[in-house]
Amino acid sequence: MKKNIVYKILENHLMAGKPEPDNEIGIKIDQTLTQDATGTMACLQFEAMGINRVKTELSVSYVDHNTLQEGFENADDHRYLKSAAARYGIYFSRPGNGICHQVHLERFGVPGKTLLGSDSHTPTGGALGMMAIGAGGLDIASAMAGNLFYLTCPRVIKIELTGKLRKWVSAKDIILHILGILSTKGNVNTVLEYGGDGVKTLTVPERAVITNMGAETGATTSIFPSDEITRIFMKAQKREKEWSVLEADHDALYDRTITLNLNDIVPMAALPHSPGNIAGVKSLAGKKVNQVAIGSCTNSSLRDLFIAGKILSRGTVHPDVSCIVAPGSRQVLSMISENGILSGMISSGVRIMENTCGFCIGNGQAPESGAISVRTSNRNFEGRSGTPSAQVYLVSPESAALAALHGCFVDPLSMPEADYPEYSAPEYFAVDDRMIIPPAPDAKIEIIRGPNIGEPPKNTPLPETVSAQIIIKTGDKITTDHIMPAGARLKYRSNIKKYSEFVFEMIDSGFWKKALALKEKGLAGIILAGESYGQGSSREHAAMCPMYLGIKAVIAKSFERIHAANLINFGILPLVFVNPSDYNRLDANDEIVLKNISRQITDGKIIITNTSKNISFSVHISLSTRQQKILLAGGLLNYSGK
Ligand code: MIC
Ligand code: SF4
Repeated sequence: MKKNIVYKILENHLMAGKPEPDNEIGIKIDQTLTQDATGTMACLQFEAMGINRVKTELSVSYVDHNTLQEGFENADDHRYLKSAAARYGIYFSRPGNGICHQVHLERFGVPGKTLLGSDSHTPTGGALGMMAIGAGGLDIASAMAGNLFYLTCPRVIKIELTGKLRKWVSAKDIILHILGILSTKGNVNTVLEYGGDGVKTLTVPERAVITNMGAETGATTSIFPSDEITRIFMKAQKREKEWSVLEADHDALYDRTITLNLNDIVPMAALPHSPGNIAGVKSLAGKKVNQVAIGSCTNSSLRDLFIAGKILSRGTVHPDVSCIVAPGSRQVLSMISENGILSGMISSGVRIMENTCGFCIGNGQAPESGAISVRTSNRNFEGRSGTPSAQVYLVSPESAALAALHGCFVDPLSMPEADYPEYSAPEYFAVDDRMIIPPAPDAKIEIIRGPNIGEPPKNTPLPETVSAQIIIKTGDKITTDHIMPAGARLKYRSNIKKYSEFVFEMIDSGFWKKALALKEKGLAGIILAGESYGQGSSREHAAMCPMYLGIKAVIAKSFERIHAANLINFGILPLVFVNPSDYNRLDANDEIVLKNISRQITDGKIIITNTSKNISFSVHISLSTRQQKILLAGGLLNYSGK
C-alpha cells in the first residue's frame, strides 16, 4: 500500500491498536521534551510513579518559560528540575539556553522519531520529519516511564506546495494563510503533511515556522519530509550522522489535499483575538501601532532575526513604538552578536530581551492600555499579553520590523524588491552545548524542593451518581489561557492549592470560591461550554486545578484534543451535547444529576436530569475501554495504581 509520511512513522512505532482513522492506537515514544512551566508537575508525577530512570531514548528538560524570577518560586522550580534531571537520566537545558522548540530543532530532533512534549508547540519538530506531538504533563511523565502514548489515529491532510515565495513574503504568511482556510476549530485528530515542489524552496527553520503555528489549527501535528534540505540543516548543526531520508510514497493516500501556490501568498495577519482571524496586511496599512515584539518559538531563528534586524537597522524605531526582540536560542543570540545584526538592532532603538518565551506568554512587556501590539508569536488570545485591553496582531518578522520603523502597519509588498535583505543560511551554526547538562551517570543525586513545590493532587474514583451544580456557562472557543491564566500567575504552577484560586480568573474571579463551597456541601461542580473548549496551551493545570476544586464534568458542544485528554487524565468527564441546542436550555446554578455512571459511560451516552428545570438531555462521550477505566478510577495516576 502507498504510504504517507505520517503512517510510515506511526506503523514503525505502533504497539497497540489498528492504525486506521478514529481508532485509539498506542505508540512508542522515542524522545520527550518538557519545559519548566509544565515540567515541574510532570516531573513530580514521574517521581510519583516510582521509576528509577527514564526509559526513553532521550528526554530533555528545558527552562525557558518562567525565567522572570520575581520571588523565589521560579528559581526554586529551576533548581528542582536541574536536580531531578540529573537524578532521573534527563538532559537539562539551562535557563538562558533558549526556547525549548528552537533548541530541540537545533540540537536534538531526528527525522522519523517520535517526540512527545508537554507543550502544544512540540509539532515544531515536524520540520525535521519527526512525529512531534504536544500533550499534558502526565502523558509525558508516563512516556518517560516507558509507557505507550495513546492517541486517536489521525486523518492526514496533504498540503501540496507549488511555486516559490515572493520577496517580502515569508513562512509565517504561509501558515497564516492556511489558518485562514482551516481555522482554529474542526481539525481535531488530523495531521497536516506537507509535500510538493514548493517544499524544496523552504529551509528547516522556515518549515519550523509552519509546523509550529500549525498547532493553532488544533491538528495533532504537522510534518515535512526529511530531504536534502534537512540534511544540509543537520550538517550545519554538526549532526549529519543523525539524518535519514523520509518521504511519502508516490501516490500515497490522503484524506484531503489542499494545494497552495507559494507565488500567490501575500503578507497576512491574525487579528485580535484569535490566530484564526486572518486578513491581509494590506488591509491594515496605515493603522497606528504602539508595540512590536519579535521572537517566540515561531519566529526567532537566525534567519528571522537576520531579516528583521537588517530592516530595523536601516532606521530608528518610531517614537510611539516600543520594539522588543527576544532571540530563540543562545545559538541564535551568539550568531547575531557576531554578524553585526545585534548592534544594528541596538542602534535602531530595539530593546533586547532574554532568549526565552517572555512576552509571548505575558511574562513582562505587557503593552500600554488599549495598545495595538504587533507580534511575531503564535497566539493573540484576549489578555494573554498581560494587558486585557490590548489588541494583538500576529504577523511575519518582515511586517513587524516595518511596523516598528513606520509606527503603523505597512504592506511589505509595497517595498521595493531590491530592498529585501539577502539571507543565506550559514554553512555551520555556532554549535556550543555547554549550557546543556547531561544526566548524572548514576541515580545518587539529592532532589531539592523549595517551599512552593507541593505534591501532585489526588482525585477520588468517580461515584455511580453525581449530584452537581453548573457553576459557569462560557461561550465558544474558551482557551486554556481563559481557564488557567499564565503570565504573572505561572509561578504558582507547582502549588495547586494556590494556583486553583485563579481558575477562570478573567471570566469569573469568584469561580474557585463557589466551587469549593459546593465541594464542602458534597456537590460536584460542572462547567458548561460552547464549541472548541480548551483551545491553545497543553497546560494540564486547566484540568488539574478544576479537579482540585471538585469539578466532575465539562459539558460542551466540542472539545480540543489535548484538553479533552487532560480532562480524562484527571478524572473529569468531557461530555458533548447530542443536541447542541440543549446548551441554550441550561444556565449557571442549575442543579443536575448523572446516574449509573459506569453503565452509561460504557454505552457512550449519558442522560442528565436537570432538577432545577425538570428537564433531561443527552450527552455523548466516546471513550476507549482504557479511557473508561481511567475515568472511573478518578484519573491516570489512580489507574496506574500509584
Ligand atoms: C503556551 O504557548 O501557551 C505555552 C505556555 O507554551 C503552553 C504551555 C504551558 O502552559 O506551559 C503550551 O503551548 O502548551
Ligand atoms: Fe513559549 Fe510562546 Fe512558544 Fe509557548 S508559544 S513555547 S510561551 S514562545
